[in-house]
Amino acid sequence: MRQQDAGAPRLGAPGAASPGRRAASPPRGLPPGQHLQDGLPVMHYGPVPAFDPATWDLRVTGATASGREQRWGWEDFRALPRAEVVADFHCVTKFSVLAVRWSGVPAAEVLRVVPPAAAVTHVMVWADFGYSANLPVEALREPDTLLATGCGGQDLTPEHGFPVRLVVPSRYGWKSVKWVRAIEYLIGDRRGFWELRGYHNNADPWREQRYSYQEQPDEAPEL
Ligand SMILES: Nc1nc2c(c(=O)[nH]1)N[C@H]1C(S)=C(S)[C@@H](COP(=O)(O)O)O[C@H]1N2
Ligand SMILES: [Mo]
Repeated sequence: MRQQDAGAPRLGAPGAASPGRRAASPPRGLPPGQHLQDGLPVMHYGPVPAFDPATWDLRVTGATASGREQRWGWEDFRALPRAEVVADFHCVTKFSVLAVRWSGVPAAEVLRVVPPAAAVTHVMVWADFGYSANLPVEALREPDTLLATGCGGQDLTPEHGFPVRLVVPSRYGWKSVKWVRAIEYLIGDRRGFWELRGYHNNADPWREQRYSYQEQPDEAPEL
């Protein structure tokens, strides 16, 4: 069934060894109800944003421990520690692409550089044009969760999220937000774009958490 030992994520950056990292390799292969596909299709809602390195920024907002907002410009962001991850990608529309090779900044690095306040439980990841996805803060500590700038050994293409996209292999693909511009620290859970529109708040492909009607009362804010 699950192949626990195939293709564990490769991590090279010092920031990757955060205290919250998972001990075991994440599940591998094909989750229930999925079929295999070769290569990532382009899947998103709305237009592809233009990128201007002079004005682009990535902000960390909300309940930071310091009470201050963090802002990285493009050059600042590129100077952060980097890692490579090989991970399977599962879209809720039922295609899966195995062993996608991503490079970028471990999401745990964000928590290291900008510690959240003690009360922080979740994050909202924001993209251009208001797309968003919510995650428990622990999902950013998973060793294969990456703020990716590259895929397959090259820079991301604009359609796949250039300059920076989140990759969260432990969740269905809609939480892998492309064109990330902000990470908001939350002191409670709040639904993102698709989580407000019928998709499951938790989105674990191994538990086939596709739709909001499957949610248990304690696992999501009320719709
Ligand atoms: N900003 C943004 N990110 C997004 C989406 C979107 O509509 N807007 N769609 C998501 C969905 S549903 C999937 S399956 C993946 C697809 O990533 P890809 O186009 O690189 O294959 O992007 C995710 N990230
Ligand atoms: Mo998707």
